[in-house]
Amino acid sequence: MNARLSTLVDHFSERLDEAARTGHAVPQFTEEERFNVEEAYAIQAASIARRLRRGERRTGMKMGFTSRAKMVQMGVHDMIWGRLTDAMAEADGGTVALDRFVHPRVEPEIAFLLKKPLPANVSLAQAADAVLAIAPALEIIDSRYDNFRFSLTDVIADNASSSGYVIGPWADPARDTSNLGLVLSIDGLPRQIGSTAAILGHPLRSLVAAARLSAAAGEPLQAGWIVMAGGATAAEALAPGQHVRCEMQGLGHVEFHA
Ligand code: OOG
Ligand code: MG
Repeated sequence: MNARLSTLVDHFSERLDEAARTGHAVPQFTEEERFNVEEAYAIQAASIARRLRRGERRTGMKMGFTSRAKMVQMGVHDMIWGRLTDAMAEADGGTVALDRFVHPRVEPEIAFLLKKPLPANVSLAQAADAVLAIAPALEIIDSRYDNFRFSLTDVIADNASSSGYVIGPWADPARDTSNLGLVLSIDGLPRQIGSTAAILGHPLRSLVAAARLSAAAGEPLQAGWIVMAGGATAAEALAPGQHVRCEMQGLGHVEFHA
């Protein structure tokens, strides 16, 4: 790493880590300094390394902007990814304290639990073969930037807005996940209705992409890891006291109280 990059990485990873720990937003970095996608992932890696040094454990990977609904909502049109840790896991049916977040949102996803590692280049069939179980899931995203606004490189540096994830009941992965209907409800009212087909036409494509991107970063997907395929619909703002639930066709539901 050259001197400029190493200063940039130290500076921004520290600020993002601090913002995430204290729940205080920071201005978008790219208004202050330009950096490219590769540099943004170096900032992300360094900010997660700080969490791991504090004792958090890596649990997997999340994909972002794998559906048009998410790209349109945020105005970002490239696939991104982030690193998940055990501190982000929230219990299905539990209560999620919102005070650690800045401006949390929730979105419906599908999660894959891996039984084997995956190298960079796999077919859909090989990706499917590495899956131990699938589950309906909710991702709680929270941007560390003011007003939840960012450029592509800002959001990559900010670990793709990863903040929390809730996994529903694990199910046999043998079923076809290409087009499962889903409903995201808040306080019993449907707020987003969609299908897993919105995720790259088939959520397994997101797993294939995750394998490629993770391996390219030198951290290939591991047995025991969770991969979140990305929001199937736009995200909804979360407020204290709300009850959030996602029902997914044939897979049951996942829920939490805020
Ligand atoms: C970025 C994260 C995108 C998804 O599922 O598409 C994401 C954001 O929307 O803040 O998690
Ligand atoms: Mg997401």
